[in-house]
Amino acid sequence: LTQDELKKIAAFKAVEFVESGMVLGLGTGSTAKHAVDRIGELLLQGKLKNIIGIPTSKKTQEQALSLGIPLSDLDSHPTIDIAIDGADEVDPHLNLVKGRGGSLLREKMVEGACKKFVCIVDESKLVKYLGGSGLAMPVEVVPFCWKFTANKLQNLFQHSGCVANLRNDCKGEPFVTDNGNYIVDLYLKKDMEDLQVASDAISRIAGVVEHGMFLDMATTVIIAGELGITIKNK
Ligand code: DER
Repeated sequence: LTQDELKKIAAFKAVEFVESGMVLGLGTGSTAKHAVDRIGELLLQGKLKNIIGIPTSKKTQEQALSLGIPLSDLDSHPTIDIAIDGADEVDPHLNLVKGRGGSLLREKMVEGACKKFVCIVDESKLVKYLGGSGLAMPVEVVPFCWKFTANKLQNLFQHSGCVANLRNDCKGEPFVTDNGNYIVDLYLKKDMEDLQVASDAISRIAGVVEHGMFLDMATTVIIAGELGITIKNK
């Protein structure tokens, strides 16, 4: 099975948790895309009714609109029944790294407003420790003096050999999030000892808007692997 087929399997399994009449957080990324497609398909077939979608990015908003999924926002629906979204990393305690697609702020707002957050991943996302995969730990920062903020972030984790990079788009310009901010990606040479300490320390930096550690937020993680589906609950 290809990685995308595994993502689709996890996504379709998550949509089985969706019931008519629910308010749904619609995730962002290539895995969540399959879930949004599936919800659109079930609505079209009349198997799901009276669904309201709360998108986590402009990209997902456009996808949902094209599928005819009725949309709203957190102002109108401050409590959401279920959010379905992907992740970049999942540790054994269901802590996540998200945001490599650049949508972490709206994802964290939506997923923080949910009764259930069903995270969908293929098995390649499983890690022993967050930040240990050598891949980016995204931090959304205000564009104002972003170098100042990036240096603060780099110094915060200098003991982990941290390098902070401004994320650029395909034209070599700074990537701009849906909220008009920049993303600074942190690359750590070794995992963080205490995730909550690291999370709080990042959030305390004045130029930081939000970061990609989603600690204690997922209530269920659906993992699609070569040998089948594993469902982990908090
Ligand atoms: O950017 C994000 O937060 C995405 O949800 C990411 O974490 C997962 O993206 P993928 O499903 O394309 O791997």
